[in-house]
Amino acid sequence: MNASNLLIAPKILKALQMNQPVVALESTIISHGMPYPKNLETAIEVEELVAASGAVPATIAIVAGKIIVGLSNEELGVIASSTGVEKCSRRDLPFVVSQGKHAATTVATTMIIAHAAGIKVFATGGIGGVHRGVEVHGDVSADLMELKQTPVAVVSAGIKSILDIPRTLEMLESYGVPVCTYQNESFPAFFTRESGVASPRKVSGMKELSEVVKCHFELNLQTGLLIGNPIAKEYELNPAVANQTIAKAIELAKEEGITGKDITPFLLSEVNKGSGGKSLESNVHLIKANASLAAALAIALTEDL
Ligand code: PSU
Ligand code: MN
Repeated sequence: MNASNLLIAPKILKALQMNQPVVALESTIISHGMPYPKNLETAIEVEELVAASGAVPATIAIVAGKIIVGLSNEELGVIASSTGVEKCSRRDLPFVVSQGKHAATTVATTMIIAHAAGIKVFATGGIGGVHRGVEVHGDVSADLMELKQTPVAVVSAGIKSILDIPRTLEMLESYGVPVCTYQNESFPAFFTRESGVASPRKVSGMKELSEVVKCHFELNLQTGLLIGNPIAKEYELNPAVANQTIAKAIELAKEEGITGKDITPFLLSEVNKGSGGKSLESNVHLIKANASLAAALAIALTEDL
């Protein structure tokens, strides 16, 4: 994919040409991660937050088959509220584009598009990973393969314990993906700061992080980078409650025979229901925190140049 395949909104094109900081944002969290209208409100607030931090937000999605970098509020509304918006990972791209569909981009697809547009920093909620029970079903998110081959820095709150965190980190190590946690020792587990699994690296603050990311691009290492940003203490879910809710959701998915690309959205929505809406509040908070950190990183990278 290259820039000629994309519709880049004029203000983003201008920012990129002038080497101003730009932050890519994904859209599956909008279509499949949160209910309407909270998803639309959050998507707009996240963009406003990035802009207020001094960077340019670029939410990415596919609208009527067009790959758009920098959705308008109207287009955000289409992705947030239309029925039948597809979840689009790398393998889905030629179908949704040639068939003129509305589709939301996963972490993998957002990375591909951000890279083609020339955007280096991307904020998401949580990434996909190795699913628990992989030895039986083999379910590993294409997000990991993308981190292996697409040079974009991804800021996330880690991975939910619907996934196998140790195996996910092992795979990222095999792929040579630099992974660190921002100002904490543990790799974060999305709803909780501590996963019980040590992060490969800790970075002490923005100066260290931006130096590492800048060096990664200078060394032309080709992989992405994964930055774990632990959720703020006041928004954490109780780990026991979170794990119980997740375990129940996994059981229900098995009973209902839900697999493949439907499993992540199913588990996310079950966890939302199971926590009585508390997880949605955490989700909203952490995507904002990740967007702020990504904005600060994008700014630091342009200042470094
Ligand atoms: N994990 C979350 N929230 C999300 C997702 C994952 O906590 O919204 C979404 C992201 O878009 C991610 C995708 O890229 O699900 C991964 O799906 P799969 O496991 O099918 O690759
Ligand atoms: Mn999968």
